[in-house]
Amino acid sequence: MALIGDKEYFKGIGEIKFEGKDSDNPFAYKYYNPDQVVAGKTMREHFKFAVAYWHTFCGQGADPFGPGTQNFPWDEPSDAIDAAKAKADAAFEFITKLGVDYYCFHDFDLIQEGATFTESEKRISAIVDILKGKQAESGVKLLWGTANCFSNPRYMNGASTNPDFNVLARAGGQIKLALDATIALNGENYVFWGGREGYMSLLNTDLKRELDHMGRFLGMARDYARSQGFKGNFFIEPKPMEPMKHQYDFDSATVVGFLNQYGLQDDFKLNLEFNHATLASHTMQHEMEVAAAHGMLGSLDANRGDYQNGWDTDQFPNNITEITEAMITFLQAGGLQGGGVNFDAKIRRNSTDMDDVFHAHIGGIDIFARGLITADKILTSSSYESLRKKRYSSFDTGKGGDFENGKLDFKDLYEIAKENGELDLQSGKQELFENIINQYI
Ligand code: XLS
Ligand code: NI
Ligand code: NI
Repeated sequence: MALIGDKEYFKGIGEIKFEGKDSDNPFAYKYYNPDQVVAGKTMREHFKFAVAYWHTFCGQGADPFGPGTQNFPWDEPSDAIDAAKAKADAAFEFITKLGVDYYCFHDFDLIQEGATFTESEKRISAIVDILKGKQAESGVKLLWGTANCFSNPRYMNGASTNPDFNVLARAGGQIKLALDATIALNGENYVFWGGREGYMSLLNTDLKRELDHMGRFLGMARDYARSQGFKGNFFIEPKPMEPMKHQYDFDSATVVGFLNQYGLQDDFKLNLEFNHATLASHTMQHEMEVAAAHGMLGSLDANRGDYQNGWDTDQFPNNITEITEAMITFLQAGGLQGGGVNFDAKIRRNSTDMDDVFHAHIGGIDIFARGLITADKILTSSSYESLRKKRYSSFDTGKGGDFENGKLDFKDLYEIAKENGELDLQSGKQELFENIINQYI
């Protein structure tokens, strides 16, 4: 195992390889075989798995009731640039051992924010130089970059939706630097998650004005990035709540409407997250179907929520039914538009061994592989698609066909209704559909 940095952080763990489902080796893939072709593409190409810098190399397990429990050796250096370099060494060691091709970051995951804007700008440019070298050495690529415009207290009332123009301008300055960093690192996409873009109370909020500001701001960011040669996609990541009581990017349907309203629909797509779907009282498959219906299924943040509470717990995915259903939509949509599958997930606070983060990612990667293989079998070998198609067969020919082709007017419907009289009931056959999913899992 060739090491990318000077020091080995994840000792005793080598490259994770595919060994198949009968292997008892916890450090091997049981289903993810990167070069195996499923539905015309290798699994590697389908998924473009990415490791999230913030959870895996920054989050130490702190929660509202106590501090972090995971002490990372790469946090030891006191100088910001030395610490960022050590973290990058650990990150690239982890990503290459895991055998995935991509990573994702927020600006200040990479390096601690400086005391001033100018100092932060210097720090970002220093870490970008380091990461350029790491990417070149390892072949690991940047799936997307983003800016953290939600943690710093200055953003407590929002970033682009802040009622104070100077905060909006500060967010613009910060996002310009994050876009520059993403472009310099050949990032394939850029994400906007509006962590504080919403309200805590409508009483002190001019909702219409805030939405107009956000629409204009995103258009300006796009125009800037395009002027710098950025060819990738912009993604909005919907989430209904947490931290705000209400977030403007509530769910897929809301964001699609917003993008169309503000003329952003040609450059922006959606980055959908499982746990955010749960918080919006949707399934992930629903969120993906809505995005796909508008040609906006961009990228996925893989994780899972807790079905017994209402928090963004960001657990690693392990629900095979949920993933299989999502993969059916994934395959039917022809995959993702420019994005990949990013593990926006964290190990539990009481998972404190250095190898726990390997088990977490191995499990997450394997459940996607298994879900994809299962979904492909459902679509190619079962009666699933023909049953679903049959429900709509009355639109294939005759008057139904005329309706779809715009050949009927409303009075024609009246004539047809009168002629038909009472109708036979057509069963939805939901239980049969559910059984097919279960049979193939
Ligand atoms: C938080 C979001 C965040 C985005 C990136 O809930 O999921 O992690 O993915 O800012
Ligand atoms: Ni996310
Ligand atoms: Ni989230």
